[in-house]
Amino acid sequence: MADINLDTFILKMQDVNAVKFGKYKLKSGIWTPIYIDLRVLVSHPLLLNQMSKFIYQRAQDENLKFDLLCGVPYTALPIATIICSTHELPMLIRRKEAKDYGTKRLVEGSFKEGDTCLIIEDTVTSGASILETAEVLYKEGLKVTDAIVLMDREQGAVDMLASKGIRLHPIISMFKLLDVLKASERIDASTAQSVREFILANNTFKPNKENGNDVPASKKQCVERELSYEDRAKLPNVHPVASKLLNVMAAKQSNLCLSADVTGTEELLQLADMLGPKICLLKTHVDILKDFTEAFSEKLQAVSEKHNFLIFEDRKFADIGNTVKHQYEGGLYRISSWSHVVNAHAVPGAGVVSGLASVGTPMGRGCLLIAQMSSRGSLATGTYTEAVVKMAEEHSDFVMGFICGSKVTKRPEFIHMTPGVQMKAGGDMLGQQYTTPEEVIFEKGCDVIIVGRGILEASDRPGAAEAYRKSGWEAYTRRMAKSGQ
Ligand code: S5P
Repeated sequence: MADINLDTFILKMQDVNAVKFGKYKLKSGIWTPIYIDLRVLVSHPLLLNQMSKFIYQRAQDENLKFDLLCGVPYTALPIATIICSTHELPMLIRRKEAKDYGTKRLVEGSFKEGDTCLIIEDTVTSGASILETAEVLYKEGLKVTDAIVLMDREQGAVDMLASKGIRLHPIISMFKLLDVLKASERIDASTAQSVREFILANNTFKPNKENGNDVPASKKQCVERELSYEDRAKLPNVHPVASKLLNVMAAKQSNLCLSADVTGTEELLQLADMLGPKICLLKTHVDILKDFTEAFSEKLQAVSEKHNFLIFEDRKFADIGNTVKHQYEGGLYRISSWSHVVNAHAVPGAGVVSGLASVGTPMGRGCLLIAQMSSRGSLATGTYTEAVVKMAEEHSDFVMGFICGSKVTKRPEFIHMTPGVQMKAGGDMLGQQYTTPEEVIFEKGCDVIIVGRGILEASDRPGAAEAYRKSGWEAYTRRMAKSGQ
């Protein structure tokens, strides 16, 4: 069969009774006005092939990197087989029960610890089956960062899996399916509407359930359960530097980054030593130092180890890949040799990240992309910010988070860092705009407050740093309490 597009595929799903409207009882006991059963596709080889093509194409479009592929038993097994056979990819089979003889393996196939396995599935409601398969794979030492599903009933699986560190990529959403069937007059407007209402009222992601608080989780009522800093540090797809930073934040009860914008190395080292116990990160602008030397960078690293904070050179790289590679690695400052974290503008396109990553990744460094800026009239807004998030997601092996004023992605492995923070909102004469730690951490949901003059211009710098640390940490603990932790 020649390839068909998604809309035609949806119509054919209905032709073979893979989609039915009426009154059906789900496993959970709930009555549903729509029933989706893709098991029937095994008897329709052309559709089975087409479904496999959609799934493989999606893996390519998302640029997913994986060593092995595993279908959730049983419906996705033949699909995984077709994809792996066609593209000569290694596959794993997850057993539902261990054999009671022989090897008793739960996962069949050859793999090594640390391999990444892509999970594929036919239909999801809550995402529980994907999670169950992922957990079996984790026990074998495999990594699971992504899953692809043909049909998402849009009842909470994406959010639930994201909260567990797995990105779910749905190919057909429930609302898309309804739109296509309605446009082709296969269903009438009232049927489409009743299914929509059912889906919206039956979101299965109940973030608070584990705490015994069984709130009905409709989409509107659904409060997202947030992971703590230490839980995020353990996510399988978290960048190693982000993981380190999250652990430091939890251990020191500090989400404070000191923006050490002073112009002499001696003052900077004194500051780092004095305020080191209060901060998780120290941010430098190495090019405002009048007396930078390599000896200074070595001393700064020693202080960072002494007080357990990371160093972030706020270089804001913004050139073509080849140039930023040299700027990061070489020159007078040799930034990559001492700074755990750097940042970059996304303006040049993904080459800026690739250029930096070619230097930083082998050294175990991480990068923040500038998704938004605190200054008045910043152009980094709207679709630009969205494109930055996409770039970060596509380069998550080096990008660990964002400079931003609000939470730009729900993915818990990324860290959101916010500059332009003072105890009182306001600004300076050159366009800087300030918000408070409370607003940044509690209301906007960011992770790290970056504070410069709020501390540097205080007569009691340690006192001011402690006040910012406390304020940022209290805002975080209140946010966690609100989300049911
Ligand atoms: O959007 C931004 C991004 C950054 S990194 N706005 C900013 O202010 N920054 C930096 O954060 C800026 O370069 C400065 O080093 C710090 C803010 O300093 P403050 O004195 O205004 O707190």
